[in-house]
Amino acid sequence: MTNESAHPTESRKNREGKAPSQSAEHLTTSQGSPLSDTDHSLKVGERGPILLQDHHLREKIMHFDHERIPERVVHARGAGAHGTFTSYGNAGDFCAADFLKPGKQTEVFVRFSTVAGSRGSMDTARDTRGFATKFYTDEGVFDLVGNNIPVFFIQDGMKFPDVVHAVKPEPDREIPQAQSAHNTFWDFVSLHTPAQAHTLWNMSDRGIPRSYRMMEGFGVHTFRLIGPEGKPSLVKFHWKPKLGVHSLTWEEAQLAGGADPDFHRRDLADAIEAGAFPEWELGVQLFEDDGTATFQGIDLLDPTKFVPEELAPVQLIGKMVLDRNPSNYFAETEQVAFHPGHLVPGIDITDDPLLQARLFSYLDTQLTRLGGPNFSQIPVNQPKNPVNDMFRDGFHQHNIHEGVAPYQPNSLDGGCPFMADLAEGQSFPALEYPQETSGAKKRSEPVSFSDHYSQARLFYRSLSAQEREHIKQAYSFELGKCTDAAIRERQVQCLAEIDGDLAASVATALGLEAPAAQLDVEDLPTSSALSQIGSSWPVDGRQIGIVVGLRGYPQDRALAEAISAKGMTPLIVAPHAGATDSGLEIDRTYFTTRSIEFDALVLAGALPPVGDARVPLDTKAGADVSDSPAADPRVVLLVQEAYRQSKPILCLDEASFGALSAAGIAGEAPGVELVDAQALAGTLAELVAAHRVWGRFPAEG
Ligand code: HDE
Repeated sequence: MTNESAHPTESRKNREGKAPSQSAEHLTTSQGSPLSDTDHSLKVGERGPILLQDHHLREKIMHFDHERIPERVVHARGAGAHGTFTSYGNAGDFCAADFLKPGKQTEVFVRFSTVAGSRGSMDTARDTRGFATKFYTDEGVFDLVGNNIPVFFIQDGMKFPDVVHAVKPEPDREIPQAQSAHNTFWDFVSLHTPAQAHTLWNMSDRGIPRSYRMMEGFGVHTFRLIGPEGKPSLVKFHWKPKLGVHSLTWEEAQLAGGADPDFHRRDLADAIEAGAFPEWELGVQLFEDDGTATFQGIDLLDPTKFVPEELAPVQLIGKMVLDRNPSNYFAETEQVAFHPGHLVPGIDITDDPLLQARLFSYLDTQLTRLGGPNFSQIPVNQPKNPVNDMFRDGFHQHNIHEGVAPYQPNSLDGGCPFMADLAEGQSFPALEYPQETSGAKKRSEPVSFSDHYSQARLFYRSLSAQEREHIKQAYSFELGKCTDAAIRERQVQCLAEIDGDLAASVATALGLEAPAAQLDVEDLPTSSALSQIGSSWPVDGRQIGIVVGLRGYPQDRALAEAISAKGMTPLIVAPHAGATDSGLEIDRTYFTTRSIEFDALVLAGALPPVGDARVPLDTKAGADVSDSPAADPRVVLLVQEAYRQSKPILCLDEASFGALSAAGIAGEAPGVELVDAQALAGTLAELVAAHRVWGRFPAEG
């Protein structure tokens, strides 16, 4: 039902608190002058020329012509949500930030994004994901601008334009969009080998998340926390998703790119709307700030390195719940401006050369993107605590400042504003660094930055056989799209430094000889925390397709209710839109649906071809197209894809097996089960909790 009070034609009394440009009851110009016609230009006669004096026409078109602002150079494609962060109160010993005090609640806005694609590109590209959180604390805005991968491509901000130019579409034809599978990307990463570790994470399942709700987040750099007595410690930030870390299969990612390019954006908004609020816990790995910025041989200032959780456990210090969708994409998600330098007392930066360059970049980019220096006045960027910055004027100034002395020191405005630590009742932690910094000015890097492979090997060897298999396929696909033979060979050589078996597999796919490793790369202990497989997680918001025939299924309503009761989202898939015999609304039709929408399928009864299934012609059929198939060809395709994607397929009766056999699937295959209606929801929840039926296609090795 439409929310009447939100409708623009509502009466004036309901319009209080609305944007000033939506506050009138009737249509007006932007100057508030009433309008009674917005359909016709002012012309000389009915068929005559338009008059220049038509201000409404000129103003309307002028505004329309300027509706676009430059998209972000990177992370252009994104989706956002509002929520709340609640502190567990256990960080007080090492961080004096006010928002980490016991039980303190802080409003947040989060924007998830891909990196490489343009604003309209597909969500499911193989890519890194941005995970940027704005905390509106009582001590100002804190932005944690991280990624879903704990390491980065480069070690120095100086290389950022290079890596971004390499991954973006090639400049001559501006293709391919939102893809790393092309020459320039692999040219760069195979030459600039600090990028090898991050590239490996991209080629792993982490590069194609199942949902923004199922991604970890990482601050990537090492930050510095300041305790209540001014004691510093070093820290790496982590976001741990309640639903676990899960990924798409490559087939799903590619299908979604065409069938539903908004896959992740829709998933996030739908889950929030359905009340399945996404949750993450904020965690920290703490390290002593002893002046070396090193932990067990790992250089904490090198952003291509992470610290395995087995070496430094992640301590959980709070929980974030996203429970409100933005009401206007442009105003909020597009105009939000993050900055790694938006910090609050108690949190500070380190000398990581990538982080230092970022501090410069993000202010700079907002000038172009948001049109001037006053972007912190845009509602989504406004701190929610009082501000007194003494900045004045500039493009898009919305404040009418008072006083005559926007300078310090002054006497004419009574010396105001006073310094924060002099104001009554305030106390901020004194920042003390134990070490001094000195050295000759030079362009160089420490020796510790020269190990580009040991952690890549650690990551690869920590994964399960299935996950390693996916990585082999990803490299074979991406390098298979490179047309330059020298680039392929050079990259396969890099793989040989990571793992011989990986290199050999990819070499075979590319028709190359398996190269031998040339470097002496250290074998670090593996970290089981890196694998996504082998546990079970909550099933909140997981989508279950209940495939029914023409009239529905006798117990379809009860089944849908039982699935909902477990926190999953049932979607009825039927031959036609409308309702089933039990009056249950049909969510998808055989024609509109695709396997990517579901985490599991329930086949309810016989599913023979229906009238509009033009078997030999149907472009979605793809499958068995004999003259009288046992099941509708679109259902057959659905089942085949779900099977390949290792999703549970549950049959409610013997008749449902018709679709399975038409799809060439054995009834006793792993994750394919005959269940009675009573047991259905429980069995589903159990299978979906493992994310996929991993045993269906056991990988070797
Ligand atoms: Fe960014 N990055 N970045 N970045 N980044 C931007 O800022 C940049 C880096 C990250 O949802 C831009 O406002 C440089 C690392 C996220 O709005 C830009 C360097 C990490 C987002 C920019 C880096 C990130 C951005 C584009 C190397 C992970 C999206 C628009 C020194 C820790 C934020 C904007 C959002 C956005 C520059 C490196 C994460 C151009 C120069 C490392 C999540 O300023």
